[in-house]
Amino acid sequence: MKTTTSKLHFYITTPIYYVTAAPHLGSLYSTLVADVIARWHTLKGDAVFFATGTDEHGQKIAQAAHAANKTPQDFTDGLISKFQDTWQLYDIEYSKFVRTTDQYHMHGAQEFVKQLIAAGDTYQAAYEGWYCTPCETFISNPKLECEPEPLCSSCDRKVSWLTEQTVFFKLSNYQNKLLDFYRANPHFITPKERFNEVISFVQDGLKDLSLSRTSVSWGIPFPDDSVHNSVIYVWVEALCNYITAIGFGKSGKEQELNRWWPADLHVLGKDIVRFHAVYWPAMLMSIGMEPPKRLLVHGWIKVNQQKMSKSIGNVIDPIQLCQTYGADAVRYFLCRQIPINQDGEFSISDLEQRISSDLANDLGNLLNRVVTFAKALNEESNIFTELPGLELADFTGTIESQSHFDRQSNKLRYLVTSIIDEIEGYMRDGMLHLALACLFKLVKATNTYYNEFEPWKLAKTDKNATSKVLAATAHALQAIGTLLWPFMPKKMEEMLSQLGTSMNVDGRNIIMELTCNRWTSPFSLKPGEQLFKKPESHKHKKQTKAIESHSEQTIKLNSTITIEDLNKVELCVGTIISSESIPNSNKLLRLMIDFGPIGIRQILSGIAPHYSPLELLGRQALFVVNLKPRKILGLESYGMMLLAQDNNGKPQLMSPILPVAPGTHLR
Ligand code: ME8
Repeated sequence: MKTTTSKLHFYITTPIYYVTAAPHLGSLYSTLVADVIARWHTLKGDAVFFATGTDEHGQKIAQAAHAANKTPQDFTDGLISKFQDTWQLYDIEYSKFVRTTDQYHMHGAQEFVKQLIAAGDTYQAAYEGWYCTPCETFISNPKLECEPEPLCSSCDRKVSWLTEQTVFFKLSNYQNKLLDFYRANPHFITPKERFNEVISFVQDGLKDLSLSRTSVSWGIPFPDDSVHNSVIYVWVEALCNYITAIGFGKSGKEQELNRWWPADLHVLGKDIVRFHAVYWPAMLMSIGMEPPKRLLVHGWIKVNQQKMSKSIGNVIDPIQLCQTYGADAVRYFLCRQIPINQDGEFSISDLEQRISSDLANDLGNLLNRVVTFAKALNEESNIFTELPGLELADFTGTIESQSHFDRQSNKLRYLVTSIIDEIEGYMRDGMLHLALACLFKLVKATNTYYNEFEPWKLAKTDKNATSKVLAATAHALQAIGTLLWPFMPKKMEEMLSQLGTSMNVDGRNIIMELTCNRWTSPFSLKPGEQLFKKPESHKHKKQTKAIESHSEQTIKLNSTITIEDLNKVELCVGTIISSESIPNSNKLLRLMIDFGPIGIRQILSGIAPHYSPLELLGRQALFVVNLKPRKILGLESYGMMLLAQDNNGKPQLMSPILPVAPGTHLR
């Protein structure tokens, strides 16, 4: 997508979190993703509104409050600051924090329900069915085989049978309207797999949605229902937060509502897609409002292969993490390491590795080398020290402005421009991990450029050329610092300040300015502290231990390998293009595997008892390709297919969910 000069409005939201405990790394992740995208739009000069908040009603909160011997209101009041403090610690800059116990929200949610009733889309009937309190949702297909205590099909916890008089929303009337809407908006949900799941759920037919609860008292009173004293179903009023945050239901706020709605992006985890992609758009259609423009659905942060969650007890405390590693390093790590469209594993060793290699080595060290070298050059020529009254501590190195650059420096400049374009695409799709991978390609290229020119040697013979190398490197670093600002705001402000520039987000389209940058300005450097320090694992051993206590239960340290060990194993995806039995062997199949640029290889695999040769044709699988060739039954095998045994003892191929190019290496 090309940058544009017109000022756009961008409204982004996070889920509002249940206030049953302090936020954990999972809650931080959604909020962080939204903050990074919001900041990216701020960089583009868009007017941004970013809403987050807390979901404070319902049975789940009432039960947690009861267990803590508090009223629900006291209980949630006591926890709110934990959310707000954590967001502040991580420089999350939201525009509005909605508490669903706030008066304006309660009033707006009631108004919303009144409009559903006025639209003729509701009716009264008895509800009978299963309810899952941890998910706060009605379950149509519990795991009945677990009777006498059926379990929730989503979270595997106990469900209870519910019989109550309720008001239904005629969701079933919206099947075709929703399908039309999905067709007309093919980018409504990212990633595509989640969108396909939603479409097939709706195609299977929709049941009407219960809007009210009589068996729960902690909630927003259902409008005009003095007979049953019911409350609004917690999910219905929670979804309303996206519009009450911008004035829905409040007179005099119509302009604000129209300015921001429909929301440009709802960020959410994959557990709550149906609420956002089906119920929410249908209810909005009912009251004549547009559905949100887009949903960005992310996966789980896992610890030891399990979803991090309060009920499993494997949560990681974001505050403790920040104290040990700093907010920006954690921000970077979460965005870089967790592929947004998939689940991702969290581990302290990966975090330390990223800080050490990407941030301290590749980025921080380059900045440090440039500013200290420029300073040393200036000192040598004594430009500033001749000025009376100037202390050495005030000394700033300068990099002079350049009117033109040689071919190699211009190559770096064009790389910056083309990478900005690439990053724009990834950011538009919410693919933060890919945007960062791309940015760090630029960091690496800048390092290579600087190292190849060896300015410290060049300075002895050609001061002019040295100035050009320093200027080009500083310009590339300025672009990097600006583009990385949404991810690491404080550290990048520090970096830009060391380069003698600053980050002024004042409504200009800074991304476009970067693209057009002619690289002519000079730099007045202000060397400062090292930007990132390598984690001193020993110093932090105690904290690391506490944070990773769960990992230690399952990972035996003496069985771990280093990244260097891992790098020795070359893993590649290949496509099986021929498969045949081997005479005199019941076990082996002879496979020909297409590895793209690596070529076609013969690999023998002992899967004949489980697969007919034909059923393997065309399938992709994972292979070790640098294993020493072996001769079996007179035939050479040039690699090994990786397999995992399922519960029935059948070896399963490790195939990518979507096809990838043959020969793709695993990273
Ligand atoms: O569902 N990894 O609130 P909630 C990644 N109140 N993200 C995670 C995560 C993990 N391990 N654990 C939680 C609710 N999240 C409702 C939402 S919105 C109108 C109402 C994130 O406190 C993820 O975004 O259970 C998930 O959807 C959200 O927290 C759920 O938070």
